[in-house]
Amino acid sequence: MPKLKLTYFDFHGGRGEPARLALSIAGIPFEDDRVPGPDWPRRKPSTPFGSLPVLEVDGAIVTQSNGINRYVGKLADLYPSDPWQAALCDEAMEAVEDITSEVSATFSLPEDQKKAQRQALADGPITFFLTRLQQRLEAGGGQYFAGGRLSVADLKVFVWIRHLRSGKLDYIPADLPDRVAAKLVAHFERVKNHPGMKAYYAKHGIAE
Ligand SMILES: N[C@@H](CCC(=O)N[C@@H](CS)C(=O)NCC(=O)O)C(=O)O
Repeated sequence: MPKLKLTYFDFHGGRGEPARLALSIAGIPFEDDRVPGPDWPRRKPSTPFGSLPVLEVDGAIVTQSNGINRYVGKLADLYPSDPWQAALCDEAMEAVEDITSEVSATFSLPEDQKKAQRQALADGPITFFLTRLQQRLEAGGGQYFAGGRLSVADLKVFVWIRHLRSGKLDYIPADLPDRVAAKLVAHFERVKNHPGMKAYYAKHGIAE
């Protein structure tokens, strides 16, 4: 196994969390480099694209969260070997990326604009992506997004649903997933109850 160091911000979510989860579930040792917010301006220029996550593999680095998810998914046996199932896994991850980018664009807005844009996102694109991801889950059998078992796609969707339901996104109702995509919430619970996930969150002292 290569020597791994995963650098991401110091919170339990976001684009770096699925790779942390995948490595932890598989019991693959890695350096969990968590960047405190105040350190970021100093470290940002040394990253290839001015953003995180960054994965270091035997001293070489690679960026882009879904590429990192695929790479660690292969190491962790959480990425389908079948090309078609791999494409379905990628589809779910890229869909989460699409909607994440829309929400991320609201973070630095003035409060009144943030409120208006997030309310519009909740009623429009977020509801759309929730219902369409649910449809794709159901089309694949309803349990997991690819290959009939846990993959990095399930981890990425899990992290997104967890964020939405956390209530930490002002102006986006925390009960939105439960109201519009109950089967996606059931998937969230399924992933949360995976023994590897329970062990990870117990280790980090997180209730949910
Ligand atoms: N396409 C990139 C986007 C990376 C990205 O925007 N990361 C955010 C955190 S989730 C970041 O580094 N923000 C701080 C900044 O841009 O200064 C990926 O998928 O990894």
